[in-house]
Amino acid sequence: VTARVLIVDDIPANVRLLEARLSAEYFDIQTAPSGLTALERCFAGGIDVVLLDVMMPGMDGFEVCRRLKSDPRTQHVPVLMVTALDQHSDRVRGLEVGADDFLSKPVDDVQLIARVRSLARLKQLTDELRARARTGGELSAESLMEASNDIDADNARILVIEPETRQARRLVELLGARHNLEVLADPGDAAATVASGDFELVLLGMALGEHDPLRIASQMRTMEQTRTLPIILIAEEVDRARVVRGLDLGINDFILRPIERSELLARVSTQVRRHRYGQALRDSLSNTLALAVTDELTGLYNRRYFDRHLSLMLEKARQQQREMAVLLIDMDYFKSINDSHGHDIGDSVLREFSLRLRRNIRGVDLPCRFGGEEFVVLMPDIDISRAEGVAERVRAAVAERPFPGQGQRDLNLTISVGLARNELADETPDSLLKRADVALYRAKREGRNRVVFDAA
Ligand code: GH3
Ligand code: MG
Ligand code: MG
Repeated sequence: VTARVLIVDDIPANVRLLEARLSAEYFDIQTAPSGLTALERCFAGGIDVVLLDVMMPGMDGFEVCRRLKSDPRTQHVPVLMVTALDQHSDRVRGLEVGADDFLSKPVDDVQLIARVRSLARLKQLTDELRARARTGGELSAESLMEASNDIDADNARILVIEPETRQARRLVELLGARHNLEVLADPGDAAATVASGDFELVLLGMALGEHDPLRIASQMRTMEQTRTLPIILIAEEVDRARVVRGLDLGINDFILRPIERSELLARVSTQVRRHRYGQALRDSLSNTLALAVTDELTGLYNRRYFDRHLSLMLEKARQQQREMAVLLIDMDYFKSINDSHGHDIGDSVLREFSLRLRRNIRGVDLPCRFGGEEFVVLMPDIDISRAEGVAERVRAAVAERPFPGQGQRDLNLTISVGLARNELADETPDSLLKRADVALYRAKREGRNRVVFDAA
């Protein structure tokens, strides 16, 4: 995960230190010397994680955090607060104003990277969820947006793997009021327990006798049901080297003993939220794909789905430097079919046409009803001569065989096709469709029942 991190601190030496460490991990860094500047940067957008010093002259970190979390533009931007060591009251206040996690000064490298990474992942998921809510079907947009605002981190089902009774009890004390904990004393049962239970988080002790916690974690990562299940290691300072290995293996985060309540709560909610967002995202994907994206009459994809995918595919084609094409298809003299045979026959012609269209394009092509008697096909990874071949095949499939009309009467129909490919350096959905439209217009003017390609 790469992300843009805003470092907020009034002391330039602190900023430089954090910047050097995070840049080495390929994070993209911005800096702000004061709370007010930080707010401006965040409201302008594009910040993924805020690393926020508490002690600053003028507006302090708490106030910055409070304002970020109460503004709809920034409430989803994770805030990592940097507090003085052993300032317990700072953390409690931090939680109250909505901080997502904490670091103490002097900042430890491993903790810094682990926290920023874990918050960057969370941000990536919320961004994706919000983007889907915006571009997804209207039906689900509202509920999705609601979902992304409503997803909290309470009442999570958490599995504690910890053979040492006293340690386990301590975790239950700290988290029991907000979450549902189940303690597993025998780590040998971990894989089976985790696979059969519906857990949202695993807290994994490091002292498991003959069992290796990292092996247990990597087992969970390889099993289908638990691949995305968040894992937090509960470690001692002496475990540091193994913690680093664990983070490389995909363990999400760690917390060092002695465990501080506010820190544990914050870290647990970050992981639970990430997990719940991920789940909502997967659900939304299957919902939007199934419900809101097809055209009722023809069963082809609808315009909204097409618009969304055209911009995604253009972007992908640009990144991979591949050619792609669009066909814009319009029925010739369709109005006269309606006029002389009625609207129902018109509808059945549209349905029959979409069957023929589907049969004559490639499996990877995306056929959509653009509106009325206009259709569009999105063709990834194709050069223009092959695209012309496909368009010609569709044209022939319409012109060469009559459509069934009322009674025994056959209807003869033709289509005109405009063809365009991605070829401008700054190609947009609009510029591409515009050329396809110009080509279609030419096809009509030059006598209909033909395919015309319009080069930029
Ligand atoms: P051209 O060759 O210039 O495209 O002529 P045209 O008659 O096809 O063009 P025009 O755009 O003027 O007419 C399109 C017609 O398509 C008008 C409308 O009645 C008909 N139409 C649009 N949507 C539907 C539909 O869902 N069902 C039916 N039956 N007809 C539709
Ligand atoms: Mg038309
Ligand atoms: Mg027409």
